[in-house]
Amino acid sequence: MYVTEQTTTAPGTTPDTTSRPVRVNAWNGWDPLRHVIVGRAEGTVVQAPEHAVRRDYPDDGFPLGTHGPMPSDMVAEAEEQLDDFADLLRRRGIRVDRPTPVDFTRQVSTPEWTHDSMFGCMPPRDLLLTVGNEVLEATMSYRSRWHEYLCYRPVLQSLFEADEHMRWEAAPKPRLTDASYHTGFWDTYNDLSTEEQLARVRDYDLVLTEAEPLFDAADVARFGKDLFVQLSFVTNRSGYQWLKRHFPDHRVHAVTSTNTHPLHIDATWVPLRPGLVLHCGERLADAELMEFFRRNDWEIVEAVQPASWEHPPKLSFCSPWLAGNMLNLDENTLCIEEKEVRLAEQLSSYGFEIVPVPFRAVGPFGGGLHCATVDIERDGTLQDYFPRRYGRY
Ligand code: ABU
Repeated sequence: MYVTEQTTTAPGTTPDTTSRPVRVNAWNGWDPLRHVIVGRAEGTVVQAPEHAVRRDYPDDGFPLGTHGPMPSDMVAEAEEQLDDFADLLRRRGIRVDRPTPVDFTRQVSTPEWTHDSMFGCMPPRDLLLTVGNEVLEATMSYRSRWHEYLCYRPVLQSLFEADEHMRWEAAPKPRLTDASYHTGFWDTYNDLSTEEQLARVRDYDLVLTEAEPLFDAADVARFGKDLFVQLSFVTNRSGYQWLKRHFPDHRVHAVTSTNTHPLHIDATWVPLRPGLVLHCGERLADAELMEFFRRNDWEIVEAVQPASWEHPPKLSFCSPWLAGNMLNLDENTLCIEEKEVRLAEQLSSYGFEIVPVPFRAVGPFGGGLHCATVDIERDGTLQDYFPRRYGRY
């Protein structure tokens, strides 16, 4: 069933979402959402090339080796969609915080390296992971994103002051010297055949070395007691090991998929509600993982082909499967990009109410509705959704 935007108060008024005490609490991606961070597009930069990532958009004004601010018309359109989405959430009684952009065009450095630009603060999901009453700052693996945590410190500081039970954690800041990368990786990887790329993904032989723990928060999918960590271009085995030791009361699993360009789990393996997970069929999870879900009575829904298949947005580094990058407002209500009508119809048939959200303009700034948000509070407690073990899971 489609729903138009609902308000919890009389039309034209905004509910007072600030009267409830602030509480950091989120164990999964589907419990009722009460408080969220929504990213910002302002100031985003096409990054200068680095070992971890290269931007090469010759048709869009940024051939390899160039960098600089995203076009101002694109920024304005994305900011409008982000602001509108934040307002939609507020009208539903959800508290919304926003990051504070810094000057992303500036050169940045540590004592061990200098880099010619930062990136932005649209996808907060990449950086922050909420597990229970803890918000964890990820290591990140791009030099252009090493300082991005600064944009979130005002919000994190205010959460820390408002909720005496909040745990504020930061994973070890990585050194990101050349030793952290297979430095010539991007010289050859895209020229490999699909089979060769998939073999590299399967063997986890990608751009990152194991010199130190590295992970993006968006490579972690939370299903209560079970956390699934995708090994990817931005998350290495050591990062997975760090997360496993950091969350000793959870079962933390490393997963791979048949994705030639793995970058974040949230358009590949998407929790929808207890017992239902959306799977991007083009990126098959390993058979053991699928069987683990099935043995625990989970249904695996294969996502339909995205609407954005033929026309990737200008300057976007995300795949069309961003369609599945949705935000649950609760276990019956899903925010989906408004043009992803077929996906909305597919998920409606599973009983979800669909809230269509115009968000296409935000994609080039780092993702969809899930990437653009971090849940700070959802009702609910830690639950075990996988009582039966199978294989290595
Ligand atoms: N940050 C989400 C990107 C997902 C994808 O391109 O598949």
